[in-house]
Amino acid sequence: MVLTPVAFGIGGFSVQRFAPMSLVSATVQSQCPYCGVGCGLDLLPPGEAGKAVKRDADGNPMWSARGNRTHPSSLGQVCIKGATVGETLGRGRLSQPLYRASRSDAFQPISWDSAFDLLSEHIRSTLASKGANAIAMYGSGQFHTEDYYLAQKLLKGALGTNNFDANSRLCMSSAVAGYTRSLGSDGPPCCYEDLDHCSVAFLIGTNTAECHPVLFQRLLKRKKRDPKGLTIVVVDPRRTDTAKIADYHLALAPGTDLALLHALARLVLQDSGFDSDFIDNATDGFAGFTQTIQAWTPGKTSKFCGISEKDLRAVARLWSRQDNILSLWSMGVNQRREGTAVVGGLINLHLLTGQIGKPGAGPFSLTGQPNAMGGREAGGLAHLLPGYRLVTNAEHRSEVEKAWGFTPGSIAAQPGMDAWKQVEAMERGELDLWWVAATNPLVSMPNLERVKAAMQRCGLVVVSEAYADTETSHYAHLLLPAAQWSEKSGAMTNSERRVTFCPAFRPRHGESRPDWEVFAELGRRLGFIDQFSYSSAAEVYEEFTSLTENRVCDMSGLSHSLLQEHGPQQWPFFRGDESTTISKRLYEDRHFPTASGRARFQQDKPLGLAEPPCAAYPLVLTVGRYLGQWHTMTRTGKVERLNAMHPEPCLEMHPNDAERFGLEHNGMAAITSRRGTLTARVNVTDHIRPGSVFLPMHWGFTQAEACEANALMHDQACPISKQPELKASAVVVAPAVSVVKPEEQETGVLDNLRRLLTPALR
Ligand SMILES: Nc1nc2c(c(=O)[nH]1)N[C@H]1C(S)=C(S)[C@@H](COP(=O)(O)OP(=O)(O)OC[C@H]3O[C@@H](n4cnc5c(=O)[nH]c(N)nc54)[C@H](O)[C@@H]3O)O[C@H]1N2
Ligand SMILES: Nc1nc2c(c(=O)[nH]1)N[C@H]1C(S)=C(S)[C@@H](COP(=O)(O)OP(=O)(O)OC[C@H]3O[C@@H](n4cnc5c(=O)[nH]c(N)nc54)[C@H](O)[C@@H]3O)O[C@H]1N2
Ligand code: SF4
Ligand SMILES: [Mo]
Repeated sequence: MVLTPVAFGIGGFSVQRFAPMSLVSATVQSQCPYCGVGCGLDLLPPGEAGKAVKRDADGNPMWSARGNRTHPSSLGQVCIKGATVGETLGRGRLSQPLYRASRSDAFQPISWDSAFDLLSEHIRSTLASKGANAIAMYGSGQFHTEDYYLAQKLLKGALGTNNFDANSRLCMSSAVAGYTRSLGSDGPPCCYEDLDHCSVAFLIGTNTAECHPVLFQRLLKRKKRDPKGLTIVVVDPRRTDTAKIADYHLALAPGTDLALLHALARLVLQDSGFDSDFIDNATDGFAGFTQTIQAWTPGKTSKFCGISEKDLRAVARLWSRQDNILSLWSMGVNQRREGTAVVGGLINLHLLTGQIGKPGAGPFSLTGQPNAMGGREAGGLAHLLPGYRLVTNAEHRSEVEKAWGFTPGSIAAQPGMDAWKQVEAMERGELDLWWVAATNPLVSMPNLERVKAAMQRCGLVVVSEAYADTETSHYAHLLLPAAQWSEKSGAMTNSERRVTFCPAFRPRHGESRPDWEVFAELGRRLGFIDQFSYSSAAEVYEEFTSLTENRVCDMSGLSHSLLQEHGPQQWPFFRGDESTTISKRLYEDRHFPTASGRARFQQDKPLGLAEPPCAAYPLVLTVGRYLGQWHTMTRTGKVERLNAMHPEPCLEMHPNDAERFGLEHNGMAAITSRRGTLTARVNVTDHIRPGSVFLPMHWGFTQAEACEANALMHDQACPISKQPELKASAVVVAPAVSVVKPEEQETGVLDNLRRLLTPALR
């Protein structure tokens, strides 16, 4: 084994590839399966080193987790979710395939063999009667890359429909579209080390403290070490834990970010803070851009955004200073009906000031899920193909068809249905098969009642799930038990383009199977023997990486064995390139993958919210996350310590609004949008700006403290990225006269599931 130390040189442009692996034999190394920071974990077996075996509440022996010091992305750090992941792995699992012909029946156990027969027959008859467009799959950034890759191959190659989309549509698609529009390709150009080198950190629409905690701690440490050397700006309508460490907190009105970014650019221009050499030699569209931003004078912008002109000017001076500016963003930017335009507005500022492709600088999108990046690489959205290719590009289709061994023309030339289009197709009765895998849309999609109604119009709803009792499972016909992270091996890519091998280190639960194995077996049963015969996940990965050769995300030199032997690696990682040093950043040469080789200024006019507040619904509801919970709580909801951190969902509301609407701290509020009403306890706090209220997204209808925030949210989306505006809907609040719980879902289903699913739950 080669053990070469990693170089973490200050200002270093390159890194030696190979991180040393831990020498502690009993520990297993992997990437944390929660957020996109992608921390390295050391996993210790139950009863390691003579200690008593710890068991979860169902009696399963538990692995424990701690930070892996040799992982270059996290350097031994870990947050509370990563540290407690061992407690989630065995509890409440789905252990065998279950089926019911109609939603009024009880689920019955069936064998995998029968499940495959049923699926392949259903697919054959749908193809014959309605065609491939009546089939769709909705996958997840929590797939391993191998799962993602084979889902593509099955739908886009074998079945001939591009109707594969993923929950990344709700998460990263504005970042993907924004990078592609401005820079010519997807791919975050920065790396975590930039947090150590930037002199300004511009955090917009990201609650890094709760959602990317290990990166936040890195920034916080830097700030404590060098308070004058680092200025932190946070742009968020709430005074989050992230905003508390900011030198400037711009608590802007929701949905006004693009105007703010244009106003900053206008001031930079006025102050001559731009980089004319960069603009002349590396960009297109500057003249048009300067026209677009002219309208956003400081006076007009400060009124529009609800921030002070003084702060606006001070932050503009930071951009003009020509120091290293790193901007970090996530859902406050992406989940907007103009999400792509806001990403473009942010990248404009980096192009204007030449702040890209150098240490401590660049537009850095913080990925949400642990492998949403791998999904993008593997073609995991309805308009993509593996290797950052597009289904609309004939050359790309032909390259992929050839590599996959399908006849020319097998891959459809039009983008498939994105996540919301899939729902609308079900609504119209046009989908005969909706296959949901590794996501829980009956908590996470907008306009939930519409999704529930639509699902009832679909002939066969298949749900591939690791856990027994999820909201979406209640609306399924066929439940397929998934072997999850720790039980299957595969690769994941984190926000800084670093790939970590995640080994199988625990036995599969019950009859569960890895998603990729299920897709491969179905492919073979449908007659595509050559295309879907693999003896291991390593073979799948190798096929995938060879398809990235000569693409921006070239990782053709990576394999499971290389990652196992040499530890996590960043891409690009060319074939045969194992022994050289590489750049950690993209675009250091100022050459961009567009036709002209130049990056493009964007010229979008700010539109504001799709559903602005009005007399009837005067408040803006925004929905996001708590530090100790992960999405729909199927995993973190099983950890007592995490539940104790956040015992119930609360409506955050400013004291002025509480007074105006007659609400008291700790009282119950009825929150109503055009789509429905729910109740939640009120937390009166000045941590949110007047006019905005906040709910967490986590508590679905199976939770005792159910609070279906997304039942209130609208489904309007960015026309370019198709990402819904999950950050804003207009609502009205009033004291609750009675507590509104989500309707009882199909009496008996829960009991039926609990009885059948895991002996431990009985
Ligand atoms: N603890 C925890 N961590 C997670 C997750 C989790 O479920 N729990 N999920 C992971 C995933 S998949 C994702 S995508 C990320 C999400 O990470 P974040 O995007 O950081 O989290 P959110 O809470 O969704 O939203 C971030 C902030 O956007 C603000 N916001 C709302 N509207 C606007 C606006 O108009 N403009 C601006 N500038 N800001 C606005 C909200 O007030 C909120 O503080 O977190 C990842 N990490
Ligand atoms: N209003 C509002 N809505 C939002 C958001 C918001 O900020 N505001 N955020 C959006 C974003 S960014 C995201 S990413 C989504 C997240 O929303 P979801 O994707 O719905 O949330 P999860 O709970 O992570 O769902 C993952 C599911 O996969 C299961 N699972 C885990 N491992 C495996 C596996 O290996 N195989 C299979 N088959 N199943 C597995 C888990 O048990 C869980 O049920 O929510 C979106 N919805
Ligand atoms: S910061 Fe994210 S990746 Fe790291 S331990 Fe926490 S949840 Fe896991
Ligand atoms: Mo996400």
